Amino acid sequence: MEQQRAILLRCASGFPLPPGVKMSYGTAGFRAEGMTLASTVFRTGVLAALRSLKMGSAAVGLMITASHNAVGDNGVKVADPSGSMMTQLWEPFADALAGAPTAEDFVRVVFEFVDEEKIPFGVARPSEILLGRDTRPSGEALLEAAKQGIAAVVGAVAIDMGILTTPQLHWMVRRRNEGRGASEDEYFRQLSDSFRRLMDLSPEGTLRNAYDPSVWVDGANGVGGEKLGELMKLLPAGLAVHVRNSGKDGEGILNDGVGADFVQKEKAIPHGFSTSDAGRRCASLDGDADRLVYFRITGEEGRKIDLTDGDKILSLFSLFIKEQLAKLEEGGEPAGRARLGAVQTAYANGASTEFLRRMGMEVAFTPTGVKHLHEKASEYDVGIYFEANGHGTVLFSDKFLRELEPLNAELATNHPGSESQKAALRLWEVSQLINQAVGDALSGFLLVEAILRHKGWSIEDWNSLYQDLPSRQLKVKVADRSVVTTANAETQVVNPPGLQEAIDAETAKYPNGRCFIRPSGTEDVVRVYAEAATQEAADGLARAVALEVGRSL
Ligand code: NG1
Ligand code: ZN
Repeated sequence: MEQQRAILLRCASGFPLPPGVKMSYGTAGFRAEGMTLASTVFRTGVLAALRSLKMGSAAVGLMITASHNAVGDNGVKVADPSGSMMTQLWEPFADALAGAPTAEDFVRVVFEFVDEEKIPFGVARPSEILLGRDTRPSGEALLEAAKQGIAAVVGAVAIDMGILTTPQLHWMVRRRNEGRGASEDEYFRQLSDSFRRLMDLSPEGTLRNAYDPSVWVDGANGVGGEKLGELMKLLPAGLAVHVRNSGKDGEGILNDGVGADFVQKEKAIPHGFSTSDAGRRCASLDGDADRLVYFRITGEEGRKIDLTDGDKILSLFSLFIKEQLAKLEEGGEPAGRARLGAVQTAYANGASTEFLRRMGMEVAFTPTGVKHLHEKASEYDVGIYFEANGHGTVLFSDKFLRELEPLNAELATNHPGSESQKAALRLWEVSQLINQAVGDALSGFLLVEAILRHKGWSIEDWNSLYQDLPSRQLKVKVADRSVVTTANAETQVVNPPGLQEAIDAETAKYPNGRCFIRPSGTEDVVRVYAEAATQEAADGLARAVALEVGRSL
């Protein structure tokens, strides 16, 4: 123990906390300007090693990325052994570690927590921390800081998995703990094999055949475009993917006028696309490829794109899965009675929630941040969650997958099988394709393509499932966003007092108005979201509330 204390103190002294830095483990771990993060990343390396020791030396992950943020920012987050985000119970500890002013304070915080959590610390028990980073220039130096943090914990071993998308790293952590192959090759093979089998299960001679096998993808000049390029080599000929903004050869700046966040929030054409792409089915990834949105350039004057966002992806997945479950039920299979649920946040377009409910889906709401949605979705047999910004996935319970397995075995020996057997096989392949650890733009993209092809749909067919209510999002820069606190899945402001009443008064002026504000967990801003009957009204409501926020902070 004394030796461990000495190593930790020596190593931590090499990573002093820059003055004035205040870190908080927000919706997506720690995020800040890349150059200020070395101390935080070193300390998160220690945190990840402790997490592994606490979890019986299971592998955990540490990812260095700032997702859709500007290229100068960076960030770090920890993945639990299941591949999902680190338990929220440890977040206050993460904050205390990151905030300790000196190396001595840091070591004291570590030992207090180790005592409290009864972590087998200072024992040479090998535990693995898988490391990944995106393509940001500050990533390499920060990776080194993470390695040193891990090396400061006796028994902890860092395994550098290289430049990865965030979901790839989460997938690898999960697989490693399942005792299965966790390499990047295996990731690509699993996605491409299940996609191919899903395509083979498309009904022959569909009623409608408006599916165009060509799709254009904006890679946000980040890691996703490059990985999609590698994945494409394994994809069947039935899908033609054209990658733009792949970030190679200094083609453009990460997330600058490109990527899923830009397309979704600005509803604008990303760089690298133009009106000559009008009508094409286009998709956009974010900087670390855990978000996916689709869009279509309309070519109409003034109306730049038709956005097909995370809510529409959720609706498409829900529709397909519900149809397959219905086939199982018709075939008398108990799996057909699975509890199916959709999970959204307050940012979900009101029209999507109405559509899902009309379809007979159970819809639940959680605060922003995928950790909340993921946790809620895991309560269902089949839980589908998406944020409007395109982060989401489909979770299958072990119980449900066990019910499907015998049907698959039967089908394998009894080809071609009944409708319900085919439905079982489709659902099985979806569970293999779609990332079970975290939202994954690459696996989500392949599932969208497989479903559109199955249904013979164009992007317009998909988009016309329902009509979005006009909405507007704004950011208000504030001195201290932590002054704002909210309740009821972030739909009501608690602090500062009086602000909710002001928002209510503004909202009441607009037919079908809905508006809420919350502090961002990843940027120094308060976000304003407004929905109303017309675009002008949504814009007006958002602007009026943004002024109220500015006034009261
Ligand atoms: P913040 O900055 O807390 O709003 C944003 C997204 C979240 C989530 C995180 C993590 C919006 C409005 N918010 O969080 O949904 O994706 O980033 O990347 O899109
Ligand atoms: Zn992201």
